[in-house]
Amino acid sequence: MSRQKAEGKFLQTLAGTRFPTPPIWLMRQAGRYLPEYRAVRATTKSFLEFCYTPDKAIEVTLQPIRRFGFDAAIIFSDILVVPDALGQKVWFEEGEGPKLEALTDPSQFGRLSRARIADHLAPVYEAIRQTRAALPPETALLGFAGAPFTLACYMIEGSGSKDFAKVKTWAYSHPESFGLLIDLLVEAVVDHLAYQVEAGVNGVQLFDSWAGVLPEEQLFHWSLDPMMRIAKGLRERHPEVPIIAFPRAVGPAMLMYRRPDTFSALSIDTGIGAHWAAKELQPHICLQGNLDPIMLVAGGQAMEREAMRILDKLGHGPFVFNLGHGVVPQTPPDNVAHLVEIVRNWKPGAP
Ligand code: 1CP
Repeated sequence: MSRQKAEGKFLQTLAGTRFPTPPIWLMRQAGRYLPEYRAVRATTKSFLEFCYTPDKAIEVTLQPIRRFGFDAAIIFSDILVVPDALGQKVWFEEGEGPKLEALTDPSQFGRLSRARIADHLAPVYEAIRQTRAALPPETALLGFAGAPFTLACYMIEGSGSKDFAKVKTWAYSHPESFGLLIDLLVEAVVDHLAYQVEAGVNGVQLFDSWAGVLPEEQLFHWSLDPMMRIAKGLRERHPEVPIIAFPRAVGPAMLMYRRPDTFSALSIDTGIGAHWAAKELQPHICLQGNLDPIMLVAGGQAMEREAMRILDKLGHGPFVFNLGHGVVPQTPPDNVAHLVEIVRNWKPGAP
């Protein structure tokens, strides 16, 4: 299976080429803020069934590309398809988000099996195959997975959480058994990402959305090291694949993730200062980010000023314009169109 050459602005930026203006895509660019997404979503009750219906996943992946002409599409799926494929019970409650039959004891790990991933997630890989064929060649297609710590958060809490006390208590009190779960997730995520690459994605993003709940001295062990093991495992199977790491809300500990031999780019959240990032991170590695998703809700001059500030700080180095976290449902689609215009019309001044 031959992967596409690094075509288009997004992939060439990750490969080191500079353009007058940066490429742009947005985390959660497919979703409830788009009326055309809500219309397709309304045809399937269960969110997982929606993710596993290729025609629907393809359609909602393409919607934001048609509307805004982003430089990258991200396949419509969810990070929780991995625990579902491993054999944990996962469901989504309307207006409440994900629910899982929580793991409470290491004796339950034996019920989780990587052997089911290829079959169970075959609809995701089929959606990737057809989406890649439907996209313009210059638009990159991204695959993704949750990083092991973030997946473990949901698998042990059984849902989202305010303080992640259960997962942290387990990691702190029983690091050996917590490590077994992380090891299993490293292998499962390598498989899932490799299958996505084989189906046609041009790059992948690893979401460690909850890394920031860990104290700094635990971050290496439970967030960064598993992500590095995934990058190594994936590159053994697909040496050229670009990997973007998104360890959210880790603050200046972002310096630990500044590893250009391992990650092709670092996605920075809204809490990271653009000036600091330009000085400490960008000379070493391509950055992606980091407009506050709520600025995209506010729109107008406030959004314009903030987008220009980010562009003026980071637009001179290797950079992909994005948000600091996902698009929220109350975002007016017109503000997204306006943001794309701002980024595409930016004129780099002196750095
Ligand atoms: O339609 C709906 O009502 C469901 C809302 C929704 C959507 C649109 C969920 C449930 N997942 C998704 C899609 C999704 N999830 C994508 C698709 C592609 C795109 O970006 O356009 C991606 C990349 C994700 C990844 C994801 N899911 C993350 C990591 C990124 C992040 O936001 O930090 C996480 C943490 C999840 C879990 C999840 N799935 C859905 C919700 C509401 C949540 C978050 C719950 C929580 O806050 O704990």
